[in-house]
Amino acid sequence: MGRRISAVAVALYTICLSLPVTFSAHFPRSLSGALVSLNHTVQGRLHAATPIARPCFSWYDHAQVSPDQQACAIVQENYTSPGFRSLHYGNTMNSEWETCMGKSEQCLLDYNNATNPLAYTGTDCDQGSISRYYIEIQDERDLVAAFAFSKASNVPLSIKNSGHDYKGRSTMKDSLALWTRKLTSLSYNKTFVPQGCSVSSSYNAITTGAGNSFQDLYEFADANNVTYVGGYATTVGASGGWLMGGGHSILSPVLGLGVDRVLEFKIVTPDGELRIANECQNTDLFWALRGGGGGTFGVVLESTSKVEPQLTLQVAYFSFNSTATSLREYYEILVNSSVQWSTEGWGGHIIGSTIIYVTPNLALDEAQNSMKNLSDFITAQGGQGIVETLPSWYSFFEKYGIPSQQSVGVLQAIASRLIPKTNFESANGRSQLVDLLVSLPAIYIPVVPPVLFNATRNATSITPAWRDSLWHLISGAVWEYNSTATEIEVMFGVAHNLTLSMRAIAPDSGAYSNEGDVYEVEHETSFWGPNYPALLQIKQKYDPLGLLDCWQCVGWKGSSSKDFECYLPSP
Ligand SMILES: Cc1cc2nc3c(=O)[nH]c(=O)nc-3n(C[C@H](O)[C@H](O)[C@H](O)COP(=O)(O)OP(=O)(O)OC[C@H]3O[C@@H](n4cnc5c(N)ncnc54)[C@H](O)[C@@H]3O)c2cc1C
Ligand SMILES: *[C@@H]1O[C@H](CO)[C@@H](O)[C@H](O)[C@H]1NC(C)=O
Ligand SMILES: *[C@@H]1O[C@H](CO)[C@@H](O)[C@H](O)[C@H]1NC(C)=O
Ligand SMILES: *[C@@H]1O[C@H](CO)[C@@H](O)[C@H](O)[C@H]1NC(C)=O
Ligand SMILES: *[C@@H]1O[C@H](CO)[C@@H](O)[C@H](O)[C@H]1NC(C)=O
Ligand SMILES: *[C@@H]1O[C@H](CO)[C@@H](O)[C@H](O)[C@H]1NC(C)=O
Ligand SMILES: *[C@@H]1O[C@H](CO)[C@@H](O)[C@H](O)[C@H]1NC(C)=O
Ligand SMILES: *[C@@H]1O[C@H](CO)[C@@H](O)[C@H](O)[C@H]1NC(C)=O
Ligand SMILES: *[C@@H]1O[C@H](CO)[C@@H](O)[C@H](O)[C@H]1NC(C)=O
Ligand SMILES: *[C@@H]1O[C@H](CO)[C@@H](O)[C@H](O)[C@H]1NC(C)=O
Ligand SMILES: *[C@@H]1O[C@H](CO)[C@@H](O)[C@H](O)[C@H]1NC(C)=O
Ligand SMILES: *[C@@H]1O[C@H](CO)[C@@H](O)[C@H](O)[C@H]1NC(C)=O
Ligand SMILES: CC(=O)N[C@H]1CO[C@H](CO)[C@@H](O)[C@@H]1O
Repeated sequence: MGRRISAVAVALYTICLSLPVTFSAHFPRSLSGALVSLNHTVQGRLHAATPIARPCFSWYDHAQVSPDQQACAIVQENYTSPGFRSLHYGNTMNSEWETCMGKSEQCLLDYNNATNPLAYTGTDCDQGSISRYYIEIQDERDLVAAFAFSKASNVPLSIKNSGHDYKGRSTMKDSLALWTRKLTSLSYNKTFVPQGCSVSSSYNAITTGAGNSFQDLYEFADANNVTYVGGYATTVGASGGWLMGGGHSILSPVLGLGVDRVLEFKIVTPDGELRIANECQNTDLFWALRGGGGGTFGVVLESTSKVEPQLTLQVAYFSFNSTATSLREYYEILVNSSVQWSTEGWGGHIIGSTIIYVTPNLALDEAQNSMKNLSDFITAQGGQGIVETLPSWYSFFEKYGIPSQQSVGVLQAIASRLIPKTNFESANGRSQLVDLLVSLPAIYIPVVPPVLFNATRNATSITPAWRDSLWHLISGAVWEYNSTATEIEVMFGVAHNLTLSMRAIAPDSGAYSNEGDVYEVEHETSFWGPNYPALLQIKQKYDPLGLLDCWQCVGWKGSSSKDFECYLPSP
């Protein structure tokens, strides 16, 4: 059972809100009594927010303002840097979620050239989906206060950590935002025992505050001579949406997904309870948090995950300049080799005509032999490549991961499907898959499903399709800062149709809720398979009033809810 904290704070809210303060769905421009009191309760950590590009504009919210040239120059220099964006609340990594597409409100620079003055001269900077107020969360008391405030005022809540979400789930127009990025505690424990469990089950584990990014975790784990299994982007949060939605790593084929490795969550559920969820208490909630998605069951303050000893990794990197003919042959080699590679522990990324793979399960000569067909092909094409041994995850990540970080601030919609092993096992399946690959405008394939990981039955709530798949296939579409609503709708339609073409060759599989079509068909089945009904019951148990909601999340109220007015109509 959880424990009710700060009953005094809750009572305080009830009193303040009974003052004659009316809360429309929109916040007032100036702080009303209830917000002043909320700010007091959270010790001054209620902040006003504007979109990150606002200093460049001469109009904000339809009123003339002075641009701040110095601040604007800093934003322009760093506009596509994930490190810069993650320091601030007022943005998202995929910039359309800063805007309100449904109302054509935006405050964007040109992500291809942030100094392009056409983006910000003579146009309005609109608030879009950026909350006017956010709380910089410090501890559970802030969350108890926020849930009580939302319950009493009907102001919806949103939760933002790193803002990498592809489906717009970390912003919501006119919501009170809860920003978890400053929860940066870290500790390492060689004999971690989940609270309430018997001491005989102890683990080598790291506990992280919900705001830490993978870069923070990798440095900390390396300093403690252990390996933390996490994602590829330095700035994605290790303990937010990544973890609760599944959490893939290129080590996942051998070591499991984030949800397979987590041991405990510390969370405040919407009923105002601080809870510990693990295999020994709040077990239903623990199961739901292992795949049911972020932003749904409460706000996580901290999580603890198993770590591994330092790993010696074999690394394969290949890249070549493709032509239409050579691209098809390359895809054939990848598709023909994938079953064997999956038995050898290889995980990695295929990014068009470049691959980066790693395995902890082979010796160097075995790795070279395993990659021989691909290596011969790349050599014949005049490309580049290497198979080498690196002594740790961190040495691998420094050499290959950090230099290949994607720039952000782009406007994009993605398409994806988990591709089952069976598609690779017949000649017909392989040729269908190759035909699909050559038809896609661009491909990005995280080779990350946990094929060799020995999962405990029903320990997690992700779709079981993850466990039968070899690839998480991704494609997508991009647009420009000045694209019209109609043009944007077309690009979401393109991504949706690409998803349908992937689904056509894998109709009984599923998709990754964190990286997929915004308009996923039958999303409950795609993301959670047979687990959805149990997830919905658990949602109703811990959030009976539906204080948390997000697009295509468990218990979603649907696209017609006012909270989703910024999404464009389904293609
Ligand atoms: C450049 C890039 C690289 C990526 N690389 C990978 C990868 O290698 N592996 C992978 O699996 N995925 C990857 N992703 C996808 C990633 O898993 C999702 O974007 C995920 O939503 C990020 O979670 P976050 O908490 O960092 O981000 P946010 O966008 O801040 O949050 C995502 C969701 O989680 C909720 N949430 C956040 N914090 C909390 C909290 N403390 N408590 C409760 N709910 C919370 C939010 O409300 C939102 O619904 C990548 C995405 C991008 C853009
Ligand atoms: C909240 O209080 C702090 C400290 O008193 C103040 O600096 C801050 O501006 C207030 N927040 C808002 C949104 O007014
Ligand atoms: C970016 O825009 C500025 C201002 O219009 C222009 O001077 C510059 O040449 C542009 N840069 C690129 C790379 O297009
Ligand atoms: C590690 O966890 C054990 C069991 O929960 C606890 O007794 C011990 O104090 C912890 N050690 C550290 C360094 O936190
Ligand atoms: C899986 O576990 C959850 C949580 O304990 C439970 O609600 C659900 O019924 C289980 N599903 C199956 C198929 O056993
Ligand atoms: C680090 O871990 C490795 C593998 O577990 C071990 O062999 C090595 O001795 C450790 N190094 C230090 C400095 O503890
Ligand atoms: C290389 O390709 C040949 C012919 O397709 C195949 O028989 C062989 O198994 C492949 N070797 C490896 C190591 O994948
Ligand atoms: C691709 O072609 C360019 C231009 O000829 C060359 O500089 C580059 O090295 C090539 N890339 C690879 C991976 O071979
Ligand atoms: C891939 O395998 C098929 C048989 O399924 C074979 O016809 C084809 O030549 C192979 N492609 C390559 C590039 O090895
Ligand atoms: C897989 O895990 C189960 C228990 O969860 C265990 O009984 C079994 O031996 C494990 N198999 C392997 C290959 O490790
Ligand atoms: C978008 O802006 C570019 C210049 O930045 C211009 O060339 C293009 O015509 C504009 N497109 C639309 C739809 O206004
Ligand atoms: C998506 O496919 C449908 C059905 O084939 C088609 O009508 C529609 O035009 C396509 N949309 C886009 C944006 O290509
Ligand atoms: C926080 C951050 O990334 N700031 C950078 C913005 O850009 C300037 C110029 O490139 C850098 O010096 C800052 O470090």
